[in-house]
Amino acid sequence: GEGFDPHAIQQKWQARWAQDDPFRAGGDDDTRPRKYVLAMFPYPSGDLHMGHAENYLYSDIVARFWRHRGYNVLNPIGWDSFGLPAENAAIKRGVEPRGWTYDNIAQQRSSMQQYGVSFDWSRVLHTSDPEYYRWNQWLFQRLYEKGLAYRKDALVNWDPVDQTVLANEQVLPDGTSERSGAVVEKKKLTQWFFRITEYADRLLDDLNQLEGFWPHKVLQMQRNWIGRSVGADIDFEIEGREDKVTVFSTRPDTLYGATFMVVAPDSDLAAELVSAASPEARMRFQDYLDTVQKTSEIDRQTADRPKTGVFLERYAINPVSGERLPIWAADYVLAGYGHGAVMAVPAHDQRDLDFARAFDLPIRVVVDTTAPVTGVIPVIEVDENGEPILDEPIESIDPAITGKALTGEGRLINSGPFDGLSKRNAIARVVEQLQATGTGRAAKTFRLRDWLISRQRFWGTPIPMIHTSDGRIVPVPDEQLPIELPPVEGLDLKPKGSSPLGAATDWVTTVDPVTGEPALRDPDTMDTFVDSSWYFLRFLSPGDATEAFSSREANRWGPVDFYIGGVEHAILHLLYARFITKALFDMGLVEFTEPFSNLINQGMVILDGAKMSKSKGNLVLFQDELNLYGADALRVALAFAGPVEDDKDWSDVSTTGAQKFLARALRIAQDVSSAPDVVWAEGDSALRRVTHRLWADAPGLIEQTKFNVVVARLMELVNATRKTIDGPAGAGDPAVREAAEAIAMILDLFAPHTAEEMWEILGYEPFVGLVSWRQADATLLVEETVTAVVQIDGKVRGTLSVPARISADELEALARTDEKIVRSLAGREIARVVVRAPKVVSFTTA
Ligand code: ANZ
Repeated sequence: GEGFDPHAIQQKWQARWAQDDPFRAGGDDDTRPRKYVLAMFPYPSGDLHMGHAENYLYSDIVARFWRHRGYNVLNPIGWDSFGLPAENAAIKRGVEPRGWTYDNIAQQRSSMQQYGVSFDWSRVLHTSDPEYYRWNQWLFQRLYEKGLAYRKDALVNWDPVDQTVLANEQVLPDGTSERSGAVVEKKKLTQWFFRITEYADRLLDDLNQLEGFWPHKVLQMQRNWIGRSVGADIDFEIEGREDKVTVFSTRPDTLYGATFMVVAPDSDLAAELVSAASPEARMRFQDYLDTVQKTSEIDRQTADRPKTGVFLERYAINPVSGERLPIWAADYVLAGYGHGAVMAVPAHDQRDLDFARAFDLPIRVVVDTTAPVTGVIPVIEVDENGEPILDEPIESIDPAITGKALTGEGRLINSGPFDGLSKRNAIARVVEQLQATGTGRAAKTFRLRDWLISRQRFWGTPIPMIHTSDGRIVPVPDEQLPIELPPVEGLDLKPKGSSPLGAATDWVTTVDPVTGEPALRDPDTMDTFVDSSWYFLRFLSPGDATEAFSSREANRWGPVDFYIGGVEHAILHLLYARFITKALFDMGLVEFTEPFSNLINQGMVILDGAKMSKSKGNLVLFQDELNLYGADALRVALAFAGPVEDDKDWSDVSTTGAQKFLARALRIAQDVSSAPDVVWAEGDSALRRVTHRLWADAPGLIEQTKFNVVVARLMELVNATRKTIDGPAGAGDPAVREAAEAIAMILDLFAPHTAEEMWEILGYEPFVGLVSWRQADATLLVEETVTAVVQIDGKVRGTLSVPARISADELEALARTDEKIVRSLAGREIARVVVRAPKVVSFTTA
């Protein structure tokens, strides 16, 4: 039949794939080189949407491509199935988190299967299965042994709606919860942390290796998130206090310019310092603290906010000058950064200057920014005549008058023995002196905080620790893992600030594994980002009941060669996965230090320029599109819609256009009237050239993820083939068969069902998805040539064989340097040249 029934073709080939399992990764005996292709696994919070359609299409294109190129490809899938949405759905609808989750997984899995993705279905994992999460518990124990998991009291981000703590990464820039949208509050709780800060330097430095392989934007976001600052820790003596106070400064060179000290009002230090002050000062401080605690961290960091603060009636001593500095509390200093205290240098720091001007504190310039510094060439602006543009005469650069801190290069003044040094030299010298006198040292500070992993929620991995009756905290022995979640019946999942697991009496009561005395389980569960921090390793030996992953398999397959997902994971997930990989490397369990060699962020699918969302009611549902057009048309339309990284507007995506293209492609296979053994070399050379140019270009284009270009080139080849079929050569021309076979083999990346159907019609055994791609025939890549005639004074003096697409300039240059023409001209002067590319060059001599 000539008709194109995408659904029939789809069902036919999906049944064959299900039966023969052709996309299962090769095992031990497979000698082909390996490629590990991975799309970020989905969260089963409902049906799949268009973002998923893109993600799993792109990874499938790459997986299929590498198979055609002779690789043993691993392309696994699983579900990130713990987390709050399941729990919130459970609370809202009175259903079980487990049932809700696994129903969604079944639905998503069915959609993916209908989409024709070449996953290795034998490796499916769900992070909410005890077979998986027991290894989260195992990982926790390994980190605990290394001192990388620890408990501490901490001011945590508290989501008052979900009633749970949030990682810094889950607080949006506007200070609201990524999950509930509530304004995040601060609360003091004892929590479990992973010591990611111990890896801060490596996490930052190793980003350089990924330059060119990860989107630059993602690398930059990670760099900013880690936020390394280099400078010094400086110890200040405090009058009437035994211990010194340490401040972190990136500008130790400005130490002589410090005129006061500022501490974070919400720090323990501030409370302690003010406790020795007058009752009035204590009251002013308490009032101030109350307001500060209602201010978000984001607001506190806003530069141009009016400065507020209170004097604590205490004094610090400058370790180099001996000067007495008043100590203030002000909210622009944050408790959680550096040491929560700063030496304020108003002349050279804008925030300190604003504060000094507001409270009338002294301002002392210690870097003369008008003094030239060797090696630093001042940039002088010039006007259109090259004359220097002189600044308007200015009255003063004194920060006390201008209100502008002097932050530029210069030479030190008012700084005792350091006078005359450049900023850079002064930093080194001051640090040397601090070190020599034991009052300071070179130091680094990071914006990155330790990873808070405790969650007071039910649907997650129980933290495998035991609280003994005598107050010790001990790990659950490995052989007792997994600690499975108790049944949900009888538990109130409503958020209340403590874990619902605490109420599961039978579950929570246990014994001290060492003494056998009664003890309690830790009732908290882990952040689900723990689950996704190592899942790519579990795919390599799924179902293994003896270890989290096989190091041997990890070192054979890892790191992931191609990882694709949304840019929303640029920080959280990727940073955690990088950290855990490095920790596992240090434990000798993997031989690589970065988990993902190449990363791609796909753009979003939008509708009429707007993000799709349930609340806006502008969702295009994946399953609806599949039902309407079939998998192949949806895949081709998405692949053709634009570059991978770009956002794609669904209103520009033509599924009907894609459907017509697929029907045309299939008809070509149906029209081929020569046998598989025809001699291609006898075919139409124009068509053969189109085919071979595609064979030559397709691999590079796919490697550069220019999928839309490959689809366009396939369309071009389909059109060229149809032209030959309709021309004098007809459907029996060997070049038509050669082209049709190429179309089937390359179309497999985008429309695998149609491609398999074509392949079968062309007389081959399945599966086209497994055949090796052909090499381009180099002789067919040579461009078409024509003969150009060269005339001198109207007479033909020579001919040139040139590419048909040669430009006039190139043709003239060739003619001028041709040996025969040079001899014919014999030194005569050329008065005029007329070029008509590619046919004629005509010289007229003087
Ligand atoms: C004196 C100084 C003089 C500073 C100067 C800067 C310029 P980054 O680069 O962001 O790391 N600082 C230190 N701890 C702070 C805290 N907890 N809250 C607010 N500010 C804090 O900034 C480091 C600088 O920020 C440090 O260097 C300190 O001010 C301030 F001309 O020390 B500086």
